[in-house]
Amino acid sequence: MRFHLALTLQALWAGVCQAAMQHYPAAWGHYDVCKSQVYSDEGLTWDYMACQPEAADMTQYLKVTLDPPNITCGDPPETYCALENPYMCNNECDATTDELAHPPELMFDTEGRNPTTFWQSTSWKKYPKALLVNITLSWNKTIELTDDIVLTFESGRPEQMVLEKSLDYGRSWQPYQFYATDCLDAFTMEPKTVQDLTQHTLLDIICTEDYSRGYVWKNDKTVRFEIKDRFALFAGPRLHNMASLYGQLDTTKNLRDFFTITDLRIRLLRPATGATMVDENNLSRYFYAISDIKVQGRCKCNLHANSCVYDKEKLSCECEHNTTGPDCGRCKKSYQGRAWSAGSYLPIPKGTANTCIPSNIGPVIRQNVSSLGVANRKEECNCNPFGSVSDRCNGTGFCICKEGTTGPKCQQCLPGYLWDDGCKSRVCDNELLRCQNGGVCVNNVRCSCTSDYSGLLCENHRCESELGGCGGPDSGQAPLTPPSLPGLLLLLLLGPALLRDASCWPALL
Ligand SMILES: [Ca+2]
Repeated sequence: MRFHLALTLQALWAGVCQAAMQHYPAAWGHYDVCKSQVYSDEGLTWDYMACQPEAADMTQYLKVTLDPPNITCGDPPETYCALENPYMCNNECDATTDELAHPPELMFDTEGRNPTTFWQSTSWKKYPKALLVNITLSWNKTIELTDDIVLTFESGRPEQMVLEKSLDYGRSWQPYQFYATDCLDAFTMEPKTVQDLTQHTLLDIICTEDYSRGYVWKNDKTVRFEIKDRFALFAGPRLHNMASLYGQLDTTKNLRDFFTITDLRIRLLRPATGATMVDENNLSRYFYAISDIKVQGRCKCNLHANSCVYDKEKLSCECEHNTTGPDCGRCKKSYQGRAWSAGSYLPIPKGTANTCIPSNIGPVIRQNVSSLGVANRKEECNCNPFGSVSDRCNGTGFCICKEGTTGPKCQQCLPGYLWDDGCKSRVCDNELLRCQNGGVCVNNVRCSCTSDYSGLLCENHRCESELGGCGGPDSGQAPLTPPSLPGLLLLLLLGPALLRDASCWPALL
């Protein structure tokens, strides 16, 4: 029953989407690309989604830079001892021998079963001068992080480090998170964990001691930046209204910017020592070694592309909606009929693709004014009373047409609209886009519902007061069942196909 309901809702929305997508002539370009065909009770229909590329392993596309450049071990060759046992010194590093070299690319290779491959720094020979290493990961493209950043250390985890981000290709940097065995001592910050954050402080920069404890490093070698937990905080534990969440994603620039980067920088400030005192007689115990770095994300395309290509060592969005630029951040030259704006997380029809429209047609669309009206400039306009805002043109010479209407007198309908005392959006017919629950399609523009149902397609059961709400697409009310956290994360993180209207919850969870 639940499955059937899901399919029906999907089909219903696909139907409404089809009706609503025909505002612009197809010749203007592909504005409705972010859809896929799905089979449902109604046959083959379209399923609309937010227009963004799939999340992917972004470490395939980065350039890594180390500072200082000669900080990688092996030149000259060196032998290292184990942190926990100064007499176990069988870790050799020699840059001239493949088997003994530890270059930076070994942080991003695919790990086989054994042995682990890793990058390694020189040892802390210059103690007490700090052993500082910056590892910079550059994409030369804005990307949006969708999952936790995870660093896996082969040696002990550093006692002090900072993870930083850049949004301007490395010109300026902001901290993402501080890590230390003692946050107060290292950074004069109170130690916190991501669990200490609230919905109001989820973008706060914290120092955590969770990933730096020296003596237990063998049990856990990872250092994380918790992105999923912050997303969950944003959504809130008692989220009832998915439409409101999408609305926030569309409007909460701070949140989107927080997870948007062009570069990441790992600043290693103090290696693991496992003790309060550093053993000055055996400094070859102290070094950094990283076996793996995970960065999951997607190209930022401003919701105007559903794919991103890697060509000539560069990522770029395959822009749709007549947009262009590496991030689809502007309108194409001849499509500047109105100002560029980002697309929407809400798929058609609730959201908008914000398609760039042709330069020569923009003013007409903006004002919905008939071009032929110019020639009647000084005469009575005789605008169609149903299709125009007023039957007079008030000295402007133009008839001002209502939505969906065109022609010199506003007497014609745009594609997707049908005449019914003015142009009404085509919402139903007796074949594909049926009215639901016994409703009857009237003139293809409205459903006449039975007394128990309401809504555009009679999809809403009139609510029993004790139930407190129905949560249909037009009700503006919350679904009765709050979404589960795993479902929410799926929606937010895993891919554009999962981002769609609140009405589709049953299909997802
Ligand atoms: Ca590796």
